[in-house]
Amino acid sequence: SKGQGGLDTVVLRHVSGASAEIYLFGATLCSYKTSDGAERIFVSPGAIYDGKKAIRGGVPLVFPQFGQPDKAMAQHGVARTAMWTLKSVSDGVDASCATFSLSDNDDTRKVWDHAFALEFTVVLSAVSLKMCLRVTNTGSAPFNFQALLHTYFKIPDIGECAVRGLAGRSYSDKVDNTTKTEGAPHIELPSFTDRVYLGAEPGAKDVLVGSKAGTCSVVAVNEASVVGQAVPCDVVVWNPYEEKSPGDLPPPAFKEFVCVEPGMVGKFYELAPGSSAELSQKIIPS
Ligand code: TA6
Repeated sequence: SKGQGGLDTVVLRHVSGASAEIYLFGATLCSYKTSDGAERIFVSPGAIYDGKKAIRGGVPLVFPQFGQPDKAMAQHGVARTAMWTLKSVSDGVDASCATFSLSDNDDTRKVWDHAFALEFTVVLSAVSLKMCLRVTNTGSAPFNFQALLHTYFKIPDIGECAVRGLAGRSYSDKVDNTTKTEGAPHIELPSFTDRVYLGAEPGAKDVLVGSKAGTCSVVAVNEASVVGQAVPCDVVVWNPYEEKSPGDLPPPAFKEFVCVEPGMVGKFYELAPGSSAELSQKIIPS
């Protein structure tokens, strides 16, 4: 299909009525509607669809670095602004599935001189959407990378939002540049929030997005593995509020999302030639 700005998209539909839409630009998933027609993913009304700038919202794919540790490459790396290829689509009774691929090219090698293959798979069922990013080292030397799924969850009001399931984790608070330990069973985001919660132990971990009142709108099951071995999955929680809203996020749009982002971002991960790593988030709306 053709999405905004005339950019190509793939639309997945499930017999239940659930649907998803992924732009080939950045393999950015920009819509996930449950069978009741409710949109679960946020995209900014100010998003730019020029095929150059990362789409503001959806699930931008972050690789090979998170943030911008140095000036070698753009913030959050190269994947979210590259043109991906649709590798396969399949329709089953249980799920509809699409796989997108991106390999190193002249543009990526200019900023990151390594050979890699990325595969982004979206599995849409009647009751869930699972996204998986697989990183493979296709070169002859090891490389070090970070990866993250930068999911913007659509919510009624950030002021009423509560995120559960992070208790016990150490986190770097990028608002006051301190490291803390999360002691609360749920966190609220009353103001600009930017935290990198480190995974404590390997295995799938649920993070619940809901309201202070106690309702849960979605369970996000986050997990990571390297050469098939589970590793702790970090989780970034972000909302800029007005003070840090970028230009393509005109206030009051910040009120309508919370980012809960599974990542391998607490450190750089080494991948040997021929080896793969996987990062996934399964979204289960309630
Ligand atoms: O989600 C965490 C974060 O690293 C924030 O610090 C903020 O920079 C956000 O990503 C958005 O980054 P972007 O490059 O998409 O504007």
